[in-house]
Amino acid sequence: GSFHVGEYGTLLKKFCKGEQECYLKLMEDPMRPFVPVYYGVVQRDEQDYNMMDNLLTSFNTPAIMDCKIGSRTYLEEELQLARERPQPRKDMYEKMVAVDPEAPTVQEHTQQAVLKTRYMQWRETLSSTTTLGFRIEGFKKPNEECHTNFKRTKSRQQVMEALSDFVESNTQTVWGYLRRLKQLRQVLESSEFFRTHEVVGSSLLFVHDHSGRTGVWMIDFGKTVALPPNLTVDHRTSWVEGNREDGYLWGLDNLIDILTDMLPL
Ligand code: 4IP
Ligand code: MN
Repeated sequence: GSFHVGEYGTLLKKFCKGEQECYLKLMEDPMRPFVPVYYGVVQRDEQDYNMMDNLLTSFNTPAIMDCKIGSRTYLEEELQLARERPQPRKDMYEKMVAVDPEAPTVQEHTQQAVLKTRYMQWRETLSSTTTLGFRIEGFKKPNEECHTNFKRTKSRQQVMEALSDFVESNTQTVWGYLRRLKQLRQVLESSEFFRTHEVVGSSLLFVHDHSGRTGVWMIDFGKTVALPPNLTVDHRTSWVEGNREDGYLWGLDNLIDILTDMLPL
């Protein structure tokens, strides 16, 4: 895989230059408490890694969930590249057919391949990404296998049921997550980093355990890119190609709404 558990409660993630640049800036931004602490680059067996905090170490047999936030999961530059040098992908065609044999077009069936942007858009509309601005990628509860069959979890009701399963209907846990997500929203609305970056394919990592402890952190900045100097985004405005909007805060608003509706009246 692309991760190794490091020493002293750290995590080593396969080196990515863009992600390193983000972490360096994030360490100096108000967002810092909401991302893993970054320690720099280390090498193991010829491979470079970004070293960061392992967010799970302070929990006792935790439950873990990954939600991908935003209404778009590919970069504008990937769309540009797909037009200039289209690279049909067999692997993505196969992943598509495995979920829905009817999904590819006649041409895609003939080529047995699809463009990455096309695959990503299909995943967005199949799941809740397009309609809610986030989707559940997977979760793991203690003593259970990983649940990753959320590709078709789309409606508000389906999402709420999955979230209830994850928190095992524990109201305290929902309160803990809500408090943290509202703090995050407030920080994001004031962050210079956030205003000046297109944040795509990034996830919120949810962690809780039986002690009642909860935590949420932003992770995966491999597709978070700086905007040109005179451009900013609000992360709520609908995406039109060129405006670089990613729907991150719109998705966070919806996630907060749904969690709030899970609390008893
Ligand atoms: C995956 O599709 C995810 O979207 C990956 O995003 C993405 O990696 C993969 O693109 C794509 O195949 P499935 O989840 O449907 O399998 P993430 O890394 O957030 O999980 P990128 O490179 O876009 O981050 P490829 O091109 O790596 O295959
Ligand atoms: Mn990625």
